Amino acid sequence: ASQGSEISAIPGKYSQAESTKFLALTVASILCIAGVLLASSVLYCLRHRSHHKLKEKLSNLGTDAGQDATATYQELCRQRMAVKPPADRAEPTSSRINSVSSQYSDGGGGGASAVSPSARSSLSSWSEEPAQPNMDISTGHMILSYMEDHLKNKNRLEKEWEALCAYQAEPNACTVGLKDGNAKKNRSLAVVAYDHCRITLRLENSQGNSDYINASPIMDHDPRNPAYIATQGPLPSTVADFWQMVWENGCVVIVMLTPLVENGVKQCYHYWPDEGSNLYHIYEVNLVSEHIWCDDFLVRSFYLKNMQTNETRTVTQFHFLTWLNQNVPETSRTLLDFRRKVNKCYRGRACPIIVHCSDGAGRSGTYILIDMVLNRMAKGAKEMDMAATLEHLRDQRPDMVQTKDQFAFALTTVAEEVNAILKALP
Ligand SMILES: *[C@@H]1O[C@H](CO)[C@@H](O)[C@H](O)[C@H]1NC(C)=O
Ligand SMILES: CC(=O)N[C@H]1CO[C@H](CO)[C@@H](O)[C@@H]1O
Repeated sequence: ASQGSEISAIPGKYSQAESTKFLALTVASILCIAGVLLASSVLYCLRHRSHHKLKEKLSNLGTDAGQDATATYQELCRQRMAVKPPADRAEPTSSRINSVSSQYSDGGGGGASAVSPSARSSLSSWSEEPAQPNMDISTGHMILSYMEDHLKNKNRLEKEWEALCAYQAEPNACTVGLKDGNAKKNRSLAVVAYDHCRITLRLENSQGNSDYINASPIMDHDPRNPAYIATQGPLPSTVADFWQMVWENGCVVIVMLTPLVENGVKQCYHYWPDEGSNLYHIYEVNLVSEHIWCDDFLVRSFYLKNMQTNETRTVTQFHFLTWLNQNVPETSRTLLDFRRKVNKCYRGRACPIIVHCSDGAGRSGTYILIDMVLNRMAKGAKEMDMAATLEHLRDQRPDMVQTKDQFAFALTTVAEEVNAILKALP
């Protein structure tokens, strides 16, 4: 019997030890779970707080809150405002188009069919494009610290600009663009496409006997697919070349950053029909519509036809009217809204965006610098260096971004967009 009780006692003892173990394990895992929950909620709170702090800091950067930390930034803004172009803003929107069209004497003649009056309209329901909230918090922090560093070191921008002025691109030969027969196709002697980085036209389709056009493919990372083509505003003798380039590179969006004439000086040839259609060599361009978005920019839509193959394509031109040569736009906000409209139209395409002003370097370089940096951030870039990005642009086309004010404008415009994006975050 004693043996029996012992035997029966063993499993009893065993199960008691087992249940103690089980209890301990249960308590341990409950503690573990509670610990994880606590840690994650603390982490969440911290992130939330830093998120708010970041938002707060960035809105201070962008607003007029008179704080010491933002004084330098505001000084930067004031300097920028002091050189704002004397844009004629008194003109009513609806008559803007007439005054613009009547500025040239060298415009193309009218075509067969006129644009219907309804197509040429001022949009009464004009609205600003909202910022796309697509940035992660660490990118926001990174940009904030980059901006803060420019605020603290007053000389940093100055130093960066001096270094950029001394920067020598290598290679930098422009022998093709300066050759007899090609030289007359350049608007300026200073900005000629590099031999190693230029758009070439197909000889068999070109009007002249040359593959040269003053245009440079601009890559971001992918050397096979340029993101932009930076080019000069067409001359009367290079309009057909321009449309050939649009055709051969599959382009559907043109960003034009100059008025046709500034203070009596021609900046760009009127390279599209005022109404109806014009034929440029084998490329027929039909003006389909013209919408005035606001005082600062308008949008035209063209129907482009290759008369050799009968193929057609729709091309949209975004024309910024109030940005003068060697200058900056009146506000970052207007340019950012313009950029959002361009990118909304472009979204999902793989072809390069054509960007031109007069020489295709000052205003065009500034626009491309801003757009490239903002696109990289939207893709989650973990570092930002405006000066290095500009050197990357200058490796591909000379003189990109021409004044220190334009460089500072690019910086403040990027900061303003980051601010708008973070404000739009839920
Ligand atoms: C283009 O269209 C015209 C007129 O319809 C026609 O005569 C011509 O053969 C077409 N060309 C091609 C390459 O399809
Ligand atoms: C370097 C050069 O020859 N530049 C010319 C480019 O073309 C324009 C317009 O034809 C001329 O005025 C420039 O002299």
